Amino acid sequence: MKKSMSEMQKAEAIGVDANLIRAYQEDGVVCLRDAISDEVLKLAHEGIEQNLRSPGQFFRDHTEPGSSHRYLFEYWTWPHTPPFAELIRRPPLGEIAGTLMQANHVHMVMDNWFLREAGARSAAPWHHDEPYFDFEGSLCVIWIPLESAPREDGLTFVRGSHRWGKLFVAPEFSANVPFSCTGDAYQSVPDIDAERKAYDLLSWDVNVGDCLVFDFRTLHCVSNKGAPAKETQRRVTFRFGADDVIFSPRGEWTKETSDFLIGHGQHVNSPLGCDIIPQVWTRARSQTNEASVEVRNKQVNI
Ligand SMILES: O=C(O)CCC(=O)C(=O)O
Repeated sequence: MKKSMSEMQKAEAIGVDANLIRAYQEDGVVCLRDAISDEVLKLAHEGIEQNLRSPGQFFRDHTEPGSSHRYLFEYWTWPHTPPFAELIRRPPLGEIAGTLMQANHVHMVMDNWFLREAGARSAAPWHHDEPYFDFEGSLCVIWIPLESAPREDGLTFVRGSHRWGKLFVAPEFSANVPFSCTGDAYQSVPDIDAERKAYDLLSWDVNVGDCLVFDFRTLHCVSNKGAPAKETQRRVTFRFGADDVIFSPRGEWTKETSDFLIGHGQHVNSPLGCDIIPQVWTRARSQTNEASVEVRNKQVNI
């Protein structure tokens, strides 16, 4: 389909075109080069510094016992961290998420940063994000490195795993202890490292200014988890939910976060709608028409 000038310009401005949307839908992850401005990166640095000085309720220390190489993260920091409060609405984040998910609008579901110091072995094990959260529908993660990372220190993904129609038990990020996800819906994460050739694995060397965007159901891990990080790595992530997302508490293992959201006014079994999950991007009316025609024309065969 021939695109209108305004949509072409817009797609170019945020680096997301129909090929990238297709890759996102098929692979469950894409890499955008030079998509993140210095201003966004500066705010992210400032936000992490502020949180390290004054950690909030969702600060987590997953440093290996006895190690002096820290592995830390914190999420939902923006309500008490002005640089992150500015970032969550900062273009082009919401627009990248909304365009890739082909959404009509997106909510910023959660901000989250990670600090993995040089030498730290603790790192994210194989997992997908969905079972850690009480959401059903289309969600994605924008992952922004604050240091250049060779693929060993970055993330590895199982291409297309978001389309397997499976839900996996959520492992802890330090000792890889499975969360007690109850119910038949959750399977053990397969031992991907034991059979790497059986999977189509994707990873990238990333530079400052690049970002990865992945579907909530795409299996991924830190590539060299279990081995010492070569360099200190900080990254920030933003999770976005599309207009089809429903808040549906999963069980005991997500109780702290579901109670938090309910306390902020989020209704159970309802679309996203509370102050902690603000709507940050809406597709312009002209784009809505163009996008829906385009989606119909380019149904991905998978
Ligand atoms: O960057 C990291 O260290 C882990 C990120 C991750 O696995 C996630 O955001 O789901």
